[in-house]
Amino acid sequence: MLHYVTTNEGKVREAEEYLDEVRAVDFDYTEVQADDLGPIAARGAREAYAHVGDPVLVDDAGLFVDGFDGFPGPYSAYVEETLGVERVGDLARDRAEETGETPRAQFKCTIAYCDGEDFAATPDAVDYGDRRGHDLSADDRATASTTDSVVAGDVPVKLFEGRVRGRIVEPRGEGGFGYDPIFEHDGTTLAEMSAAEKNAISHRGRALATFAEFYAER
Ligand code: ITT
Ligand code: NA
Repeated sequence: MLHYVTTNEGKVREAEEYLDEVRAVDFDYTEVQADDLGPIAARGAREAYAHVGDPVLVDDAGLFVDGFDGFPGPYSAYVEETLGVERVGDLARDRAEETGETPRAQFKCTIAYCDGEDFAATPDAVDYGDRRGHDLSADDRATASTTDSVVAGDVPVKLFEGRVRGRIVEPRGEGGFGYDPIFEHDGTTLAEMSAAEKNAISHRGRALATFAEFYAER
């Protein structure tokens, strides 16, 4: 049985669309300091696998604001707890106004899979385009990629990354979780989308779709 290691019910809801059998487990893995999500998720997956003893997925995600050089990024959870989503949105929009730019950001999600086994060579980046049939610029299309995290002497971990770009707006919508109300993609905030609509274009949806393809063959 596949274990989704998270304390976040919103993540589990989204993962259920891609995974037939999944059990959410609350295991407090070490969140190492890093400026990207990959090392945090990889380390967490090794630790969780050692603890659980069954195949595990760790999902690390964050909001990367262009005007703040990608902040809060890996610190998104801490910043949500301290500043709050609305203030992050206000700051990002104030910043964009100062510089005369559109307040833009991306969501990234890295899913790390570990089952104690080694992996064969992996496919290249996948471009998922726009699932809702709009004509988005290439820059706005959601993308996904996979890499292997191999540290000598360590248990192999496979990483699945998804990302989506959008605009920071005043909060709208009741769905989703976290920063969804302030993140608009193609005219709609992620909080105004159903879970299925969000999955079709989101960072997590892209990472999960890539994982599901891999897992089906495994
Ligand atoms: P776990 O670590 O237990 O999985 P978490 O909520 O702490 O749960 P993260 O560290 O990955 O998960 O979260 C980083 C922050 O980004 C946190 O504030 C989330 O609310 C937010 N976040 C993650 N995915 C998001 C999404 O799809 N939409 C909006 N906000 C998201
Ligand atoms: Na976390």
